[in-house]
Amino acid sequence: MNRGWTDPAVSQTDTIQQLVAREILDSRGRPTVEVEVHCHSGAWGRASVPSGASTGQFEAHERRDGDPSRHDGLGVRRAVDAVLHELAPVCRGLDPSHQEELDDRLRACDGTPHKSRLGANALLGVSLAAARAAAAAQGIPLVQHLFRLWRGIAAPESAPSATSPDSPGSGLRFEPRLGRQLLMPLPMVNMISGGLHAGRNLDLQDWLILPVGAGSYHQALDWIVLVYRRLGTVLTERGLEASLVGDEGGYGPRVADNEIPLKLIVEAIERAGLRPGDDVALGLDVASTHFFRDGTYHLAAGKGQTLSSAGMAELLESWVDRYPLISIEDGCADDDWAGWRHLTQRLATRVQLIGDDLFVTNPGRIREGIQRQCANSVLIKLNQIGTLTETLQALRLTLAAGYRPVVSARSGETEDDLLADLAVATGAGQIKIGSIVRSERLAKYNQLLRLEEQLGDRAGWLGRGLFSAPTP
Ligand code: 2PG
Ligand code: MG
Repeated sequence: MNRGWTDPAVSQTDTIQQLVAREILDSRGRPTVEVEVHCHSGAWGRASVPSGASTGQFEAHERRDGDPSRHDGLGVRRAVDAVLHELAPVCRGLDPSHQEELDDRLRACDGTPHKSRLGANALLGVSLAAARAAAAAQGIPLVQHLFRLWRGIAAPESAPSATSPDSPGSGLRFEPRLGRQLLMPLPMVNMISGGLHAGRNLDLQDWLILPVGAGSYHQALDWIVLVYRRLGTVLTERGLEASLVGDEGGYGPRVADNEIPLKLIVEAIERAGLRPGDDVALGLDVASTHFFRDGTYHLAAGKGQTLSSAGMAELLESWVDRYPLISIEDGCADDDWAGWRHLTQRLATRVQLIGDDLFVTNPGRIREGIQRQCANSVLIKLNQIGTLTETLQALRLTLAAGYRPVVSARSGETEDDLLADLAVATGAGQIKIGSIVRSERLAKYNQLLRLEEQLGDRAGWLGRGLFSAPTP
């Protein structure tokens, strides 16, 4: 790759001639949409669409056939038809590099707030394949094209400022380089899975590690693999199941309560010869919406616990006190705004509090959360909102408020690796792909290795800088 990146003039590059779409299978063996965008010049791009298991109620709609005679109703032939018969006509003749215009047309064609008529899976397949086709038409790497699109996304007119003293993120220093340059993302990696991703043995969904002390992306990856292997040994020695893995490749051990995985992972970090906290810190995706009923959090593991929102915050704080835990996702449920506010007041100066089900990558909900001073970080998932442009807008809004974005895959993935280019191009700083095994995950980790090599000094690495000590 040309390190100097000659930026071809943004002019008419090519026009879309034809769309191809098909039903393929994702990493859980469930149908998903794949789209090809073909241009008149012969340039083309292909993309496939991920799918969640712990989907938030406010996400864009994923269209499934509902025909019980095929894939238990999970087929996506109707979404494929929507691409071929409704979206293709509105895309034809359009320059694929005009992403905003293309995505506007896709949304207008669907015509519903949550993309429920044609399906966000249909729209996203087209949106992402068009980005790939545009890169091909210009003869530039995808990461370069995405970087250009990212720079073209305007900052929102009003958002609480990053430096505002009452910003919930103000206790954790906001890294000013986020979103401003190409960055290799710090991976947040699943080690142990529970919840909807691993047979509900445990209540929480992900116990993760963040290799904050690594000096580069490739060193971070080396450490992650080592900790994962050592964790396998720790589990085997304790007679815990170390061969079954969850949907994202994390171990799914049968342990007695939700705290034990924290201890096991700390031990694995030490066995890897690394320092818990300094080299490798811990993260959680509590995914608490899935055990929140009637205003109460129902934890089933161990002796079982029924907690109020305040009780939930207390439990999480006790873990922050005792473990090198620096990131907590969905510590409260997606409609528990009061709980979120309390959790934020209590912990936002100490840890990253990520909203996933809470925000669903939706600029409207992110704005509401910022105004209500909930969380200090936003999980960014393409298929929660359904087009590339809206995803980039959600990212802009996140950064403009001084919140940190974490670009994320879904539990159902394909071998598509666009997410890696997206994370680097937007300078999001962090990425969450799942665990370090299974090729739908490795497709992205390995693409990041290539990007690191190809981009060299052009792509920065923040590592621990993302989580520096609270400012006094
Ligand atoms: C999450 C994601 C990815 P899912 O909750 O953060 O781990 O899971 O894709 O099932 O929503
Ligand atoms: Mg989540």
